[in-house]
Amino acid sequence: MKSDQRVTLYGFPGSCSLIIMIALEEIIWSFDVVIQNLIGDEHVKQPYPAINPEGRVPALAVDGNILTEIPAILLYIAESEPKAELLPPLTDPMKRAQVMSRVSWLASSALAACNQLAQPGNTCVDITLHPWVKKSALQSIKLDLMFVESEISDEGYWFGDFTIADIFVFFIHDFAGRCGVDLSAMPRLCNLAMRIGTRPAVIRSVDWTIWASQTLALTK
Ligand SMILES: N[C@@H](CCC(=O)N[C@@H](CS)C(=O)NCC(=O)O)C(=O)O
Repeated sequence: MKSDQRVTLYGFPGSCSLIIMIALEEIIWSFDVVIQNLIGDEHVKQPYPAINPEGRVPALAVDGNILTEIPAILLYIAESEPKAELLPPLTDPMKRAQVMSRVSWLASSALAACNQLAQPGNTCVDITLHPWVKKSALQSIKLDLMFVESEISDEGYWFGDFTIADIFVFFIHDFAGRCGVDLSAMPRLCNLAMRIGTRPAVIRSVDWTIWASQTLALTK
C-alpha cells in the first residue's frame, strides 16, 4: 500500500461487504468505512448511486477510483498485495483461475440467492409471492453449500492454502446459518468456517460488525 493511498469501503454490517473488509484486513491495508444503511434505504438515495448505480454494497474507493462487484474487488485486493497470497501465484494460472471460478460462481448463485432472501422485492414486485421467492432462495443456498461440502477436505482450506474463495464461502455459510439453513449435513464446511473464523483478520472484521450493529442501532 502506498503511504498516501486513501481507501474507503462502502458497506453495511451483516451484509456481504464483510467479504471485502476481511480481504482488506488480510492484506493489512488501513481503510475508512462508510456505512450505507440498507434498512433505511440509504443505498438508493444520493450520493450513493453516484458511487454504485446498482445501489448495492460493497463498493471500494481507492484514491477516487471506484470498484464495484465482489469478484472484481477481491481480485484487485489480492493482486495489489501478492505477498499476502490470497490467490495462487501467477505461475499456477490454472489453480488461480479455479479459485476465481468458485468466487464468480458464489457471487452469481449463492450471493444472488442471499439477496433474494433479504430483499425479495428486488426479484418480484408481487408481495404475495415473496414467501415462495424466499423458500426457493433458501433451497438454492443450501444446494450451493452442499456442493462446496463435496469439494472440501477435513483440513486446510478449500484450495489447500487460504484464498479469497474461503473468505467468500465464510460469509455465505454465516448468512445461511443466520437465516436458518440446516447445515447439519455439512460438517466439513462448518469446520472450515470455524478455521477461517480464527484468523486475526476475520476476528477483527467480525468484531467490527458486532460493534457497528450495536453502537449505531441501525434502524429505519
Ligand atoms: N453483484 C453484487 C451483489 C452485492 C449484494 O448483493 N449486495 C447486497 C448486500 S449483501 C445489497 O447491497 N443489497 C441491497 C439491495 O439489493 O437493495 C456484488 O457482487 O457486489
